[in-house]
Amino acid sequence: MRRAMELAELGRGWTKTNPVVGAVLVKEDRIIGEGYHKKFGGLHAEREALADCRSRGEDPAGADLYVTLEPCCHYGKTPPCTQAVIEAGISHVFVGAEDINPLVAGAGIRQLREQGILVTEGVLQEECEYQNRVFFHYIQTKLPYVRMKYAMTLDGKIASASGKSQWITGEAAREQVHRMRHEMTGIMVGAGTVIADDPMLNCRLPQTKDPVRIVCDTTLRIPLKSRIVQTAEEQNTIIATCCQDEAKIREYQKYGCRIIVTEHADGKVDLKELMRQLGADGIESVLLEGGAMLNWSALEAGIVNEVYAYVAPKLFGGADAKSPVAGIGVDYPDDAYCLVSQRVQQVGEDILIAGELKNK
Ligand code: AOF
Ligand code: ZN
Repeated sequence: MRRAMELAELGRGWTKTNPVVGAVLVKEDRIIGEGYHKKFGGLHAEREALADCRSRGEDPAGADLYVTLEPCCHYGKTPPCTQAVIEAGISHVFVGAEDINPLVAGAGIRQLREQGILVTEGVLQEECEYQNRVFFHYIQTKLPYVRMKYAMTLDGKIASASGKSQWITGEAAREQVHRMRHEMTGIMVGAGTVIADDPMLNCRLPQTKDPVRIVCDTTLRIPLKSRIVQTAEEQNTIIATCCQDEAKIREYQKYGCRIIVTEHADGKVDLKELMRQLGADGIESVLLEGGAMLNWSALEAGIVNEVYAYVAPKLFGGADAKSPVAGIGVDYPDDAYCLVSQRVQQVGEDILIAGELKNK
């Protein structure tokens, strides 16, 4: 199953809005076929593994199948995997997570059992569910899964007192974060970040794709000359705003930007409504890259599903140097936003602390 999970990861970024899925065929203690869901609309992992098995000249009859997600039993863009598993004469199927897609939801497993195939459920279940947390969240809520990501020093600064932030973390962490731009569908920043850094927010690694850029700009103040606006025809760009000035809106639209107008009682972009609209557009995941004010607003609006905090082993000092989350903050330690299912990982010289927000 661990190997199947590894294979599933190879599809990350390409399968949306489908899950990442891996499958391994084992016979007499030998792997005789491997596969993963390579891209949206493509063959499912099970069929890939069966095809791989046959291309190796092996016979899948009587083999065990390890698959990270319950095999589907519906006609979608591809025919049901249960059918392929049954026809191949697989004798035992080990399943990681149940597929909560209402079209499947246990029916895939039932169908296999009805055909006399042994099924063992819940193998590395928690890990397999975690691997597809974006898929599960989106299919249940139709809202994007939001990852708040930031890099800070050991004394909690995201920039020096003079405002410089390049670089806080080392190369390994920066590459990992850059890869997220391919793995997640949207990337969201505030207008302040666009004005200060004039970023491209693209993915510059080979064989990857660019995320949809989402800028929260309450008053439509990002310059028309900014690189994001100038390249909106090449990379999808959404500006979320409260500004209703038609003439101003048209200026951005001329460059190919899409404008979403929402308004919250506090005069800022209604992040919940924005998420509803992005979700309806098929954006199932958003990488939130701040700044500090937008991070706070996102927390307060309850749209953040998980936090990825990279901590660099250095200190900046400076009473006015910014920290990752600003706003008014909570009054008491007991009111804190808390992480569950926490993960700690060394990434080069830095440390990643990640976890999902409680009650999300
Ligand atoms: C699997 N193995 O590798 C994947 C599954 O439109 P389709 O035919 O691609 O079906 C998509 C649905 O099938 C998806 O929402 C999920 O429930 C399941 N995905 N199932 O057994 C796979 N990708
Ligand atoms: Zn399938």
